Amino acid sequence: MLSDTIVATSTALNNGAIAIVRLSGDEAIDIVNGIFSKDITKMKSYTMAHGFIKDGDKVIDEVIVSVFKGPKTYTKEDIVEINTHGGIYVTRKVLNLCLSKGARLALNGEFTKRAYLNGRIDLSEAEAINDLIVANNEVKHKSAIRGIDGSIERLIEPLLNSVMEVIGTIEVNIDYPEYDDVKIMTHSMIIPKLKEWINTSDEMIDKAERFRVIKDGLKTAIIGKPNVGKSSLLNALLKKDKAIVTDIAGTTRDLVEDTIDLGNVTLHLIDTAGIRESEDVVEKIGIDRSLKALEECDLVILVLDGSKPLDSEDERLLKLVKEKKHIVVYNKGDIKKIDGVISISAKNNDISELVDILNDEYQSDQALVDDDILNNERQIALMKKANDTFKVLLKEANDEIPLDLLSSDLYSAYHDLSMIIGKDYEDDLIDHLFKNFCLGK
Ligand SMILES: Nc1nc2c(ncn2[C@@H]2O[C@H](COP(=O)(O)OP(=O)(O)O)[C@@H](O)[C@H]2O)c(=O)[nH]1
Ligand SMILES: [Mg+2]
Repeated sequence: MLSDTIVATSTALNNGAIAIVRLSGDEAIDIVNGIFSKDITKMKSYTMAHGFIKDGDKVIDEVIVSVFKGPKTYTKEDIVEINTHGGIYVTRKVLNLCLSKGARLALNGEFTKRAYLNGRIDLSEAEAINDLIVANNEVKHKSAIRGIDGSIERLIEPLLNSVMEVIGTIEVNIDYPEYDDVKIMTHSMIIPKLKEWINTSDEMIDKAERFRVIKDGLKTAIIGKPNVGKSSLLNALLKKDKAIVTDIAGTTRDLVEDTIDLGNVTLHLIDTAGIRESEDVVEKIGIDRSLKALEECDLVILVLDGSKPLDSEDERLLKLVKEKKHIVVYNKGDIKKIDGVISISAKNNDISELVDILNDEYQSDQALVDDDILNNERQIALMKKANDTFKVLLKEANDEIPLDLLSSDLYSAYHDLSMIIGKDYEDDLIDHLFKNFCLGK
């Protein structure tokens, strides 16, 4: 039931100076009124009062109570916030008192869910609120703020409108053939539209995927034969002796992980056990883990020993990484420098060629921070689904399949797009029909 009154401690539960117990719902004001030393029922919206929370005659805490009256609130419902002293014990007591007076403990995210269900924010904005709370770097922070400001709706609205217009025209052609002032949708009209939608959605997906790298970094596996200098490279990148380096092949047996921000891109590095045929039980487990890391990573740095000719193991690894995004580096450049490839010396911390290449690759994507971009897997998956549908439709349109038969696929693409922001646009569609085509006049 949406109208019951929920309560939760909105601040982190630890001993701080202040904590906030927040209530939302029809009974919020009455419930707090019943435990507060002053009458808050006549308070104006967006005002505060000082007083005491009481359990009968017993004073529980000295507090500030803020009253926000719906619908101009976070949830569009009445909201009351009690600023308690921030101790865990006292805050729990105030919370329990609210529960005993008829409030229900809020579920995770329930205040924001109400804001969404009550129509104050769309789904992408609700997601952005969570993104803002968990943001741990400048890029994520910026993108969450844009999201709260409706960046996703801005992004997809033109596409939604364009699809809606085509659906509307086809519907009117079918349902009201007598209206001669309405344009007739034809294959030659819809084909360029579909091409345009495919391009637009392709671009949105591509940007979103590139932006994800800027936001979250790349899972990067350092792969190679034993003793080529993988652990030395990890240490050089991290500028510290994280992994053990020896001249004994098979030293690294487990995965060693750490994160480095190179400036334009963040790498979540995994140093792996050298991949080779081995009979050693522990080394074999390590090698299996290396292969798994290779499978799961976004980027492979394949390290080769540039001081020696390549052998069949190196060739095998070169083949193995082909399917992945990868960079091949020739290490031990201090012994033998090779031209025309990325040549480094991990031992001497001379790895700038590799770092520069990575930074250059992600330089231009830095600008994405200022764009409206799909923000998470859910949104990208829906855009991909719509994109697939557009491609099927284009083929069907090229095959001159009658347009009324394309209508249900158009609807489904439209629905997927609107679910990105979690809005049901059925009503808009009907409004649009009536407004643009003056039907029923
Ligand atoms: N000359 C030279 N030796 C290196 C270089 N990088 C690593 N080594 C040496 O190669 C051996 C193996 O290094 P290590 O980083 O443990 O290789 P891993 O088995 O691939 O992790 C050690 O003796 C390192 O000192 C380099 O750039 N130049
Ligand atoms: Mg190693």
